[in-house]
Parts: sequence; structure tokens; C-alpha cells
Amino acid sequence: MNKVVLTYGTFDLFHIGHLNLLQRLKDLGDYLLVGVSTDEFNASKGKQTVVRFEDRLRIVQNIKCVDLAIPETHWEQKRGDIEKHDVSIFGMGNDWSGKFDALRDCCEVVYLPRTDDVSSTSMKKLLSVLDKTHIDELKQALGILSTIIDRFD
Ligand code: C2G
Repeated sequence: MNKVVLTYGTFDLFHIGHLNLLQRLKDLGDYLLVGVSTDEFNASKGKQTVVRFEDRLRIVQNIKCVDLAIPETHWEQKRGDIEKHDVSIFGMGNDWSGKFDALRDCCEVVYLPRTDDVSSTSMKKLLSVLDKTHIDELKQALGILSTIIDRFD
């Protein structure tokens, strides 16, 4: 009997925290179904992604432990997905702890520990800081270079 596990996420800038969670969820059953938030749904969550939905869906679909990736278009689709795919376990990272307990009447609900020190948000912040610092450092280097060149003229 196939034990279907279900989860949802944005999976922007796919990272080790996402992979750890998906692998842990797959270990709880034999078939992992993942709902990937569309760009429109993310807009309603107030989330701006770097990677567009089509690419995030394709990346998640091609993760070895993922059996099927589907679009997540609205909050309320979970119950329908659970029934349609005969889901045994619904799981999320524990930053969502308690938020989906209402689904306990139709399947087991688990919240697994998040992976520390990594998140799409922190990666975006780092990239934005690197950009600015990088340009400032380049300006400094060019300033030093032009001083040296002036001395030889
Ligand atoms: N996650 C994790 N460790 C991290 C970062 C994320 O375990 N360092 C988990 C989150 O707890 C979540 C999953 O990875 O279960 C996907 O995280 P996000 O892409 O941030 O998903 P989110 O935007 O929270 O969307 O209907 C549910 C929503 O779609 C969840």
C-alpha cells in the first residue's frame, strides 16, 4: 500500500534546507507529492521570488526523492489534494508548527525541524549586500589604480 506524503512550499533559490526537509518527508512514506507555490499565490503571501514558478516547479520535480510536483495556487487546496491523492501524511517545516492541525481529521500532520542558518531570504540579502560591497570595492581598486597611473605619467 503506497504511503503518500504531501508538502507545499515556494522553494525559491532551492537550498539544503529544502532538500533536507523533502528527504526527511520522503523517508516517512514511499511517494512524495510536493505543491510548489505559483508566482501569483506567492504575491498573495507577500513573497517576491527570484526564480519564476515554471523553473521552481521543474527543479523540485527533478529532485530525486520527489515523485510528483504540482502547482500550489491557493491556501485551501490542501484538503482537496489530500483526498485526491489519498495522502497519509501532510508535513511541513516546524516554522509552520500548529498552522495545519485542522487537517488532522483527514491525515497525519507532522512538523519537522527546519535546517538552521539557511533560507532563501538570507541568501537574497547576502546577494544584495555582495553586489553593493562588490561595486564599492571595485571603485576603491580603480581609485588606487588611477593614483598609481598618475604617478607614472
Ligand atoms: N524549510 C526548512 N529549512 C529551511 C528553510 C525552509 O525546513 N532552512 C522548509 C519550510 O519549513 C517549508 C519548506 O522548507 O516547510 C519550504 O519553505 P518555503 O519555500 O519558504 O515555503 P513557504 O513559502 O513557507 O510556503 O502552503 C504552505 C506554503 O506554501 C509554504
